[in-house]
Amino acid sequence: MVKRLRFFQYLYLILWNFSTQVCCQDTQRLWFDTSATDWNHALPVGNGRLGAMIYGGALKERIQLNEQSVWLGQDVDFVNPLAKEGLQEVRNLLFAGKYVEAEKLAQQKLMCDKKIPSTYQTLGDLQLEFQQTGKVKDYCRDLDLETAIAGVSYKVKGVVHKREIFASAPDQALVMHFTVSQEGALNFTCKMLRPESKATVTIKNNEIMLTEHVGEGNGVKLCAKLKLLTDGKVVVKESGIALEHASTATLYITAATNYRGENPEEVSRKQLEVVLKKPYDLVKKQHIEDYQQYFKRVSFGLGTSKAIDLPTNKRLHAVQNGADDPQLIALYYQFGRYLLISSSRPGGMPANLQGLWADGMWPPWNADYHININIQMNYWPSEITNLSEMHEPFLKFVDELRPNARRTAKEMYGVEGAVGHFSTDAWHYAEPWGQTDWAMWPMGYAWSATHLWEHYLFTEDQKYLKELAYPALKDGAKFCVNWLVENPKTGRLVSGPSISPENKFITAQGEVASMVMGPTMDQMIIRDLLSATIKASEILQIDLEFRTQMQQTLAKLSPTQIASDGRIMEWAEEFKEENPGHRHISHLYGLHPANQISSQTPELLEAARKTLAHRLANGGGHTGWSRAWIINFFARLQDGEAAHQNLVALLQKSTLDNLFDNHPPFQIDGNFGATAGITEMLLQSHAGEILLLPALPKAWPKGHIKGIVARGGFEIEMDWNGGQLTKLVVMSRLGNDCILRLGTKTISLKTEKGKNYVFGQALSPQ
Ligand code: FUC
Repeated sequence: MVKRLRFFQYLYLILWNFSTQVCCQDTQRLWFDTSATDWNHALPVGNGRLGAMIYGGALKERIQLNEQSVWLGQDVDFVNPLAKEGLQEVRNLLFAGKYVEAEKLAQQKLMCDKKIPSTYQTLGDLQLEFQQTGKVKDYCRDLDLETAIAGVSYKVKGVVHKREIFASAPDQALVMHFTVSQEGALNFTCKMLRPESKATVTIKNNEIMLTEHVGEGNGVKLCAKLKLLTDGKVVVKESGIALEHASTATLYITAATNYRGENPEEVSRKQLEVVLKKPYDLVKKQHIEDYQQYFKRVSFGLGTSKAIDLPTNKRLHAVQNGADDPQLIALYYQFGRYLLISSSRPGGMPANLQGLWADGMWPPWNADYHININIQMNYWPSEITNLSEMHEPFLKFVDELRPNARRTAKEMYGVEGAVGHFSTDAWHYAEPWGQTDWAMWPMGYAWSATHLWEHYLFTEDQKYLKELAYPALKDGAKFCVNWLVENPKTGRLVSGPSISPENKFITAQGEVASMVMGPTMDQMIIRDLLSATIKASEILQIDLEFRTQMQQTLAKLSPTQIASDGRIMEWAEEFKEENPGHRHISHLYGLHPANQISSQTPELLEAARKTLAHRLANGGGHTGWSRAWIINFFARLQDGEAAHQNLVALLQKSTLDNLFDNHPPFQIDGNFGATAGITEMLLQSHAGEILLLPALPKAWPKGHIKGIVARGGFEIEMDWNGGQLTKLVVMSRLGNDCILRLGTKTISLKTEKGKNYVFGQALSPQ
């Protein structure tokens, strides 16, 4: 009997060892052979609302916690009362070419004073200290994208220690599970704290509770609860809980705020009660099932590479030193999808500048919602990578912006409709504050509203169009129609005062200025929004009068112009840029994300190519998100080589060891923008046709992708070999007709809802 027991113990140990070793080799896994010493190397988990950054220290573990509504600030109205009179004066000065004067006046009369500070903040820290002596061996820290579970494993004196950490959406809890291969060898102390704050921590039994009214009242009330379940002994200490002689333990953390008017203590208590009733294995199983229903919709492979045996940071460093590793690109792609599923879930708030993960009390740019590209970029991959539901928090957020956006339009500019400027926050402000050269940009709401139309193009959900999308589109369109003024020189309608985010130009007098009438990007966004709203009103068969007004406005809108050097003009005049390599390439909005510059407009397409070349020749793409946008531009230009070069440059210059995008500092938009860009290299559907492999680079001769989505509701699967399409499956979700294009070959396809259409080599029917 004893012998048999020994045998099983032995077998158990072998299996443990085996599983620690294989943990590290997988195509869908980020893994490291050291713990993180820096926040930017820690690994993120999240359920859309609750997030954690895992350092994975063997002796001291820091898990930095987030809850998406932990915000300082409040809903305030801070419109500048001088704005209405200032508007006309500033316009007059701009039309008279007095740019610098106009800017000074706008600074005084149009900029609003945002007195109440606001920022997203950390929820706090979970800190663990392990009582174990001896050398740490076979260390592995990983994040499995297939299961959304982070792991830490190592051996000390022959004892294998393992941790599993995940954020469960079904149970709305962060879960940490600890096991050791030797009975009673698990000993640690744990505490929860909120550094640099006045949070109160109370400990009762084996439960810790942390509460605070953020910003001493100027922010949300928060509550986080932690409960430890174990087979060992629990000793409550003054600052935390000590666990002794355990073989297994599970920590559950729940947290909530009063952001949506709920009682945070009650919510987190109830959530904790529910999750504690379930066995750990069930919590884990349901977490995996829930996550995989989204993640598994897309598979992507670019072949294997030897580098798979290397830890992820070393693979990245190898690419930074010139190695080719397409499989790392596939991993990076899926990491983008993982991050979206983990930071943006239906019913929640949208992914902010850092998604969900931000440390400290004042993260960069307050980890807010920048609506002059950053939040839009966050959502570029949502529809095309089959994560349509994850788009919802942003779409609903636009709807929530409407009351403040309408009030701002009325009080500031005296017009109907909704306006937003360069940024907003959890409290939905719509006023511009700060300096005119980055803040005086009234297109933030309009651009955001186009996302509601995009969602419709993929889903054709009529109820959604009527109830959520159209009212939001109409509010934006109304503002545009009322905001535009006639340029006295051309008789065309222009937007302004405004800027081309956030670039500056040199005036004829040699001065530096940024504000104009009719910057190209504004005109493009307005064209986009009005066209979408017109189509939506046609589908819904409503608002004929307003539709006519929008059509008349569109017809008079100042067009996109090409400069004498062949580039797209960024402003209404041919100014020299102050920074010709500027990170914003706003005047190519029409190329991506919009569809105003395509093969149907060859002259503009050529001008866009020149514009991009010029920006890059002058140092463009130096922030992660800017580089990610460039990948999308080149994909739309069907230049696979340039798209690939910029993707590699993103990994080489703007990617942190944990594969987070680096502005610097960490900003998540580049991750999302790149995932969108890779999809655009393989599939496009913005200009009425489904383009197959439009920008396939030579570096990916063989590959497979399944589950990406085209407008009109088509799920696409493709295999290619030798750079040639070998198999295509089109799954029709809605029964629409479509045109498939592969190079110069096109096929018109009539489809039935729910049916698959299979093609072979070079689109041959199967
Ligand atoms: C935009 C960019 C900056 C930065 C900030 C959060 O305004 O110009 O580079 O990404 O947002």
